[in-house]
Amino acid sequence: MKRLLLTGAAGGLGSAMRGRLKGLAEIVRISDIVELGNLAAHEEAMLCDLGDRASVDRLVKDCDAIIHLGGISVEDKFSKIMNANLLGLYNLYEAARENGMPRILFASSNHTIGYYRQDEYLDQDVPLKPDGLYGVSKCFGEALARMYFEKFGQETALVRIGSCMEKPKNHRMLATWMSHDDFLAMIECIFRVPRLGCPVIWGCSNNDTRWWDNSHVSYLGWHPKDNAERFRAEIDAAVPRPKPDEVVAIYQGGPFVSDPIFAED
Ligand code: NAI
Ligand code: 15L
Repeated sequence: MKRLLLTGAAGGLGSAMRGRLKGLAEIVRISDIVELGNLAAHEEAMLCDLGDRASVDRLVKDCDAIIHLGGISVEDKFSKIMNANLLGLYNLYEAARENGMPRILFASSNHTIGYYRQDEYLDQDVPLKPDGLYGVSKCFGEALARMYFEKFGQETALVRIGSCMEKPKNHRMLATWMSHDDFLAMIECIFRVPRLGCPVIWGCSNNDTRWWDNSHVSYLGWHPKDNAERFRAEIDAAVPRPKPDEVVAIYQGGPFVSDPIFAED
């Protein structure tokens, strides 16, 4: 493809993936609300607040595909979530509709289903059980994307990311971890498959203790290769194992389940 847009490019995941997207497009347009640092030869940068419709229109123009990582990524005040994750999503989908409907990868989250227990194995059809306002905003994003698919044919991969980072940090992440290599392989499959549709894709590696069933998306040809199990000894040594009655050991959403509703200023 000619131009791939990466939002949230200054964030944890965006910074990790940014340099790895070179082979996917001639130009990678990176964007965030904060400065993006030095650019590689194949990159162009655009600062943008996702809550600003005119900016998002300019951002999406001329893009053939979008990896949408931008937004509030943890529990926060509703006003912040509303601007970036609700208004921002609406702005993105309206801009996409006006600019040829480029295929979108939407970074949804396991916090859409955080109130399921860790002894439950989920498929893509389970009712949503968000564990906070952040999780609710990802449910909104998934519903919005689904509506644009049904009404206009806009294709989106609804990637319910578990914990995508260099390595798992605690016992829960032995189930939820997705390696950067596996995420990159997923991205390649999403943008190469001839017909994507609007599937939920569980974003975790081939972990022995994973909780999620991706058999419905075998047509993508995505075969995650990493397994968090290789970090178990390291985690056992570094992190106290939670007691069975602790929230982090009961619910799939882990610590997010205990977050309060944060008050506005
Ligand atoms: P992050 O918080 O490090 O990065 C998000 C980026 O979005 C930040 O650079 C921030 O400046 C930008 N942003 C925030 N508000 C904005 C606005 N109004 N306009 C434009 N940009 C704005 O989060 P991370 O970890 O990199 O995650 C990326 C995406 O993946 C997020 O959407 C997050 O919800 C999702 N996700 C990530 C997981 C992970 O394990 N890293 C797990 C599940 C979902
Ligand atoms: C998320 O949705 C967050 O964005 C990320 O920071 C991680 O905490 C992840 O979920 C997780 O559940 O581990």
